[in-house]
Order: sequence, then C-alpha cells, then structure tokens
Amino acid sequence: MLSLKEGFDKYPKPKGITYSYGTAGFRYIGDLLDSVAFKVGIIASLRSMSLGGKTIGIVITASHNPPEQNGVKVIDPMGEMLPQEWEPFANDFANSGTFEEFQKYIMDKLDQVPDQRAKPRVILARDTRASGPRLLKAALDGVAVINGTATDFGKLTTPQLHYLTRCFNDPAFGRNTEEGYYSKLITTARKILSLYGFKSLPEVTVDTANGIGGDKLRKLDSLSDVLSFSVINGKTDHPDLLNVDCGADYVKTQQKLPAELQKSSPKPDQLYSSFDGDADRVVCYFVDGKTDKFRLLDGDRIATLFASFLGSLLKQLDGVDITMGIVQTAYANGSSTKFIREKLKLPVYFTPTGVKHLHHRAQQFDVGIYFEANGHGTVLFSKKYTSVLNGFLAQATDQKQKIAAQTLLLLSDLINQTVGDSISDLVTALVALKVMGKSVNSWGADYTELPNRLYKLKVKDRGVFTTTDAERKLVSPQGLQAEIDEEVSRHRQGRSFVRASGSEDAVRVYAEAETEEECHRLGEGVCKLVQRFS
Ligand code: G16
Repeated sequence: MLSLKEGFDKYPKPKGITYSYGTAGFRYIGDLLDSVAFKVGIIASLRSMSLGGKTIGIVITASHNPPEQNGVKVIDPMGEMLPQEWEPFANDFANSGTFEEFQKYIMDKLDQVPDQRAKPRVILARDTRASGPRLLKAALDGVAVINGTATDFGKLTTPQLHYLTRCFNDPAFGRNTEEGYYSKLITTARKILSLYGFKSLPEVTVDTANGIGGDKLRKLDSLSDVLSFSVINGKTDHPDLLNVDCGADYVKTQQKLPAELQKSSPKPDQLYSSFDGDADRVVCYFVDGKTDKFRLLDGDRIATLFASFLGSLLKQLDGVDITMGIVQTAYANGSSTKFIREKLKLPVYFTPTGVKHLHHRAQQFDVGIYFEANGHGTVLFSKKYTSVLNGFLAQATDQKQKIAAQTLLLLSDLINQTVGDSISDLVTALVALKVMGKSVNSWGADYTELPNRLYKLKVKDRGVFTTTDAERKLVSPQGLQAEIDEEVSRHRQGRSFVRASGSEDAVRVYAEAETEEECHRLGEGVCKLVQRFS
C-alpha cells in the first residue's frame, strides 16, 4: 500500500495548471488529470469519513466533451452532487503543489471528522474514454492512502453510478447492482403500462454518441419485454468516436440530425433520440412528414411533456394538495416558459446553469421538474407527495382516480430522482406519450420555439465574465451588458446573454429572436462585442 508521501510523489501536479471544481466536477485534458484523480480519491474518502462512513461515488467522465478530455466528479450519499461548501476545499486541495500543503489539507479535514474510526467507503465507475483506466487507478490509490474500501463498478453511465451510490446508503431506493437498476426500471414501466392495458412501448432508435449509453441500452433491451431500443452510434469500443458528429450536444447545438441519420433516411413522424457521452442528457426529435423538416424536442420540451402528464394526473385527484414547479435556466426557449406559465398555469423559476443549482431549487416543491434545454434534467418528488398519494389511494373508490394515483406513485420510481438520466427520462417520455395517446407531432405542436442560436467563443480569460440574475446579465466586463442590451433592443422578441462555461475553457453566447434572420443578426452582433476580449 502507498503511503501519503509515496502517493503524492507518484501523482505530481503538472505545473502551470489551475484546476477548478465546476458544475460537473473537475474537467481537463485526460492526460493531465492523474494528480486530480488521485486527490479526488482522497476527497471522496474524507467526505465519506465526515459522514460516518457513508458510501460516496466517484465517476470518471467528461460527458459531452471531446474524447481527449476527461473529468472526475464526486457523488454524495443520496446520489446528489458534492455540496457547494466542499468545493473551495476540493479546489485548494487539487491545486496543492507541495507535500506539506497537501498533507495539511488532509490533516485539517481529518480533524473535523466527528468519528475518527469511521471507515471510508467509495464506489467508482467510468465512461469509455481511453484515459479512463489510468485515472481510475489513480483514484483507487487515493482511496487506498486514506485506508478506505473501494469498489470498482467498471463502465457505467453517470446516472447509474448516482443510482448505485443512493442504493448503498438508502436500500429502499433499489438493489445496489447494475441489474438492480434495470430491474427497477423494467418492473415500474411494466406496472404503469399494465394499468392502462398496454403490454409494451414502441421501439425507439437511439443515437448513444458512441458512448457507454449504447452498451447499457442494448443490455436493457435484452432484459426487457416492455422496452425496445435500436442503437445507432453505439461503437462503445471506439472511444475516439465519442460525441463526434453525434449525441445530444451535437443535435441540440447544431439543430440537426446526427450525421449517421442524415445519411440514411429517417422515417417521417417517428420519434428518435440522442444521449450524450455518459448518458445523463437526452434530446428527442423527428422529421415532420408534411414539411420534411427536422424538429427538435429538447430539454424544454421534455419538461413541458412531464409537466402536462403529471399535471393531468394530479388534476384527476380531487382535494389533493401537491405543489408543482418547473425550474429552467436562461437557455430555456422563451416560448417554453410562456407555455408553462400561460397554458399549463404553473410557476417557473430560473437558476444559473449547472444541475446542482436546478436540483436544489426543485427540491422546494412536492413535484419539482427541472430541465436544462440541453436535455439534462429530472423530476424530484417530496416525502409529502408519497404520503398524500398513499393516503388518497387508501380511500379512493373511483377506478379512474385510483389508476391516476397509482401512476403518480409509480412515476416517482420510474424517474431517476438522483440526477438527469437519459435512459429513465426517455422511458418516462415514452410512457407519457403512450398513456396520453399523444403523437410526436402533437408534442412538437405544444408551442412554437423562437429561433435561437448558441455560440462558443474562445477568450483570453473567461474568468472576467461574471454574471448576476441567474446568469442572464453580465456584471463584468464593465459596460458590456449595456452594449448587449442595446443590440437586443434592435430585434423583435430579442433576448441574448453571455456567460463563461463551467465545463470548458470558453464563453457561451445565446441569442433568441422572432425570426431566423433576426436571431442570426443578434447572435453575430453580440459575438462581435465579446470577440474584443479574445
Ligand atoms: C455539465 C453540467 C450541466 C451543464 C453543462 C454545460 O453537463 O452538468 O449542468 O449544462 O455541463 O455547462 P457549461 O455551459 O457551464 O459548460 P455535462 O453533460 O457535461 O455533465
């Protein structure tokens, strides 16, 4: 076993790099992350000890980022993100360059541990990237130097490791095996469908970004009699192809079909779906048979579908007091927000980008639906939700109401409440469409999106771009927001904002306006303003 000093010397921090724990953990070029992975093994162990030996997860992935990138993220016991108050420690520790500094950070944290005998427990998984096995070894060494117990779950989707972490700490959530994950999903989907006399869901073709989602979806398909998937871009054993011309991020940002589907002729008016590299984001789409046009059903659409579905079931239960709210970010299309407020008559709240922010806000409702437009999101259900519905069910005599209450209860098992999960979100969307008897065309007709564009710009220092008002307004560079406002005012229904990415070294520019042409002009205009900082 390595001593602290041997571990520190084995994984030296490269010079000239400052690592930062962002919205999705540490992300960097995979070949420069060894010292970080080692230290994250230690962070997770210390976090476990501070919670009396609860199981903590480590996932090694850079999600939607290119193949040469990688990342390391810590998962808290209930499947949630590392709490924000641990982030400054994670940053300082990851950037510690001398052994004295490194050791002091560990000792200081250990001093705060309530029970010094608590044994750290960590579970790990990774995506398909070439740098994964090396970083895994470094993280395992990190756990070992703190004398922790580590269990390697091999290759999993990020949401599967969130699920497992929760199961280890809360056995009522499900069985703590990969099979347990599939079995919970299949059993629950089957139960919901049978309430309505359905036997199965229609087969869907899914682009899995040549990532781990491909393997897992094929496994789910083979185990299930109710779910059926056909996988494209499923070359899990070709990490160099990960997210290349395919996947949820490509489809959402390019607003077009994945390259492989562009070549073949997709069937008109049929639902297709794309996951990202670690299967925590999902978008759906179809080609309109009448116009031959590509129609995207992104995270905003999934949120409105879930809200319509859950809302219509709740409406059937007289006298049930359940609060429901939707959480979005600045990227949500203005038309989706309008649809939720005016048609669904539900409250909408905004947070900065980053699942941790949305998740936290959604916890304040009995049913908290949160989605980023990029397809990352889920639904959270409160304890009150379950007890109120169980109470209702115990007294209900009306068959329709009973079915609605049972469906609502089962949905809280179908949806992976720990984090956005491509697989469970897709299955939930399919269930919602089937039960509501809604076609993809009708889903796409709920509202008409305002034309929108997203740009990624390289600047000298993205750190100078600071924001307020849920990232909708810049505080610095000074004066830039006023210039953006001026540009926006020249376009009908114009809206634009600029923010520094938390997962890439870039600044993002979003533009939305009444027509394609105006949106294009607005976007280009704002990009020009930002490019002065490159
Ligand atoms: C991560 C975060 C998401 C965020 C995305 C892009 O996603 O988990 O919440 O929307 O990065 O963030 P940014 O615009 O700050 O780079 P993923 O799918 O990469 O884990």
